[in-house]
Amino acid sequence: MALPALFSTFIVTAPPRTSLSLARNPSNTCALKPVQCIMTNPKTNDPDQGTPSRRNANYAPSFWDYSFVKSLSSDYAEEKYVKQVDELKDDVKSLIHAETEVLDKLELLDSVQRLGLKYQFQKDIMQAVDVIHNNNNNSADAWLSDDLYLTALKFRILREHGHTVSQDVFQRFIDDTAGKFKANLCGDVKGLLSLYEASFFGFKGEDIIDEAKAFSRTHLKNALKGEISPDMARKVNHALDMPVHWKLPRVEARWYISNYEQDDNMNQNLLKLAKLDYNIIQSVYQKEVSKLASWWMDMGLDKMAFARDRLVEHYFWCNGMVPDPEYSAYRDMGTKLICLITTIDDVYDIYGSLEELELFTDYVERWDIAEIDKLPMNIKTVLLAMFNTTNEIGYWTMRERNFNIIPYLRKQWVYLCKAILKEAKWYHSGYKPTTEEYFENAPVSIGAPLALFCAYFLTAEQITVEALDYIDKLPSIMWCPSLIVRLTNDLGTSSDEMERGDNLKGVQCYMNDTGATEEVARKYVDQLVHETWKTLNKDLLGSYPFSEPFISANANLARTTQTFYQYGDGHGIPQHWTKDHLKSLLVEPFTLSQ
Ligand code: 0FV
Ligand code: MN
Ligand code: MN
Ligand code: MN
Ligand code: MN
Repeated sequence: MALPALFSTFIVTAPPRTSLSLARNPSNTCALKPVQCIMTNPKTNDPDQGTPSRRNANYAPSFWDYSFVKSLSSDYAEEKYVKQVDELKDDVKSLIHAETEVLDKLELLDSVQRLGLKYQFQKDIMQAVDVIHNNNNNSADAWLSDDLYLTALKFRILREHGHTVSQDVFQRFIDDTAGKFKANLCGDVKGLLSLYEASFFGFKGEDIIDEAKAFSRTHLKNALKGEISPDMARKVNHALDMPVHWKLPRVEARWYISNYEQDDNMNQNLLKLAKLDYNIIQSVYQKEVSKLASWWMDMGLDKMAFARDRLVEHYFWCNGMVPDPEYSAYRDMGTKLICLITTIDDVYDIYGSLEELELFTDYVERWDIAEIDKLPMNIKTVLLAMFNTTNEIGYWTMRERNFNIIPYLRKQWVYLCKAILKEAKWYHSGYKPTTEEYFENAPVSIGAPLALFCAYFLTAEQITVEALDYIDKLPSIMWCPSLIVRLTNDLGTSSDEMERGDNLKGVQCYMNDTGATEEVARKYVDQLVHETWKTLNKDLLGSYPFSEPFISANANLARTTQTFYQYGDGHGIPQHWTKDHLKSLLVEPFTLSQ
């Protein structure tokens, strides 16, 4: 689908963003008008009911029983399992470095990664991929294979690891007269699947890759209607549901381990290692989420009837962004901040009057709680929770990293509050933003830059002012995933938001601007997700004043949000599929034969 000029320009020119227009506009004093009262919850003893009438989104209670979450524990926390892992690792290392056919090597690397073991073999995988790349460069017929499966797999693995591979490697599969992929490929399901997965590594302007995505998707769908083995059908469905490049590594590991077990070519030791490692990581996650459940109960914000009580889901955001076991600190403190982001979002979108929101924003900006008694009880409680948590995280960072992050963290809160205040002002004045105006602000109002900022300073070995200044400009590598969070959130949540009468979201702005139907507008927003990933794919190869795991956290944020909102509001509605991901991640270990 061709993008209208407005948006192709927007996507290309938005980053790097040096001047986010988040400055406070003192002349903008919208008249205070009572908000629509959808329904108040009669069961709640809300100290702030009365004037003005308050809205309540009537979010469902948490799926999770926090006593249960607190009690999570596993045998796999024992030291003896780590020793077993170390032994098995030696074995897999020799496999990775063994001399084999390039296809066997590529399949092995793909399996190791999808089994969730990439972090265990980072260096070895890189070396093995370098060998493939160098052999390729030294061989004239490196890309002359007629095997689509091999070519696409090699393309994908090389690009994933930052090697330059031209889209032209697919030229030989294209029919010169028709300019389309050759008709005889339609029946090569294995090749199509490999092409489909590769096509998500495209960059902007790569017409062959765009064509590869459309062609492979169409013919994979057709293949499902024809004669196809149950095993292949399972793999095709899995890929069409979401390509591997967009999948969260831990979620993919769960599926891939079960699948690999049934594979004729599977390696026993590799399988055992994957299961063991999965279970050990799960025991780490259990400790983290258990501690967080205690924190959340102590905070008491779950008692705020107007706000979402989603501790475990918020943990999943951080877990998705930085899954490697050593980064507990981010998952701990990042989750706390996301709990506050969501609660504050509910204050601005649902609970507070415009006057209260302006006061709230002003106190955040001045970082001064002296006058908070002007706010009603629930709102000042949220403000103080945010203030205290920020200071606690600041204290930890000062003690553990010798750095005072509080001024930077404050600034991020101001960006967020101003962005949601802007939406609240539009809402209260009945103003309908243009699509461009909306998307200029909306990737910030969703809280993504703040979550990413934390992923930097809570994982960096050494926090540098250079990196912080760079991050403050919201460079493209951060802007793209933030936009993807917004786009997917709007696709997943705007139906409910419109029903309860929230401010307009991307889908509705686009409908207003163009007169499109909701269906067309949704397709447009979905297409923007694909386009934004192309820019992100390029950005991931850049050099930056920061390193891993923050670089991957950006791509992982896009993956997390796609996992949450794939079929609707998997964040706000606790009964959805998110609980199944969380059960796999946190509760259910793999069974291991001893
Ligand atoms: C979105 O909810 C949501 F869950 C937020 C803001 C917290 C998690 C976000 C990140 C970790 C980035 P909702 O649909 O109410 O958000 P909007 O912005 O549409 O009000
Ligand atoms: Mn909201
Ligand atoms: Mn909001
Ligand atoms: Mn939303
Ligand atoms: Mn799509």
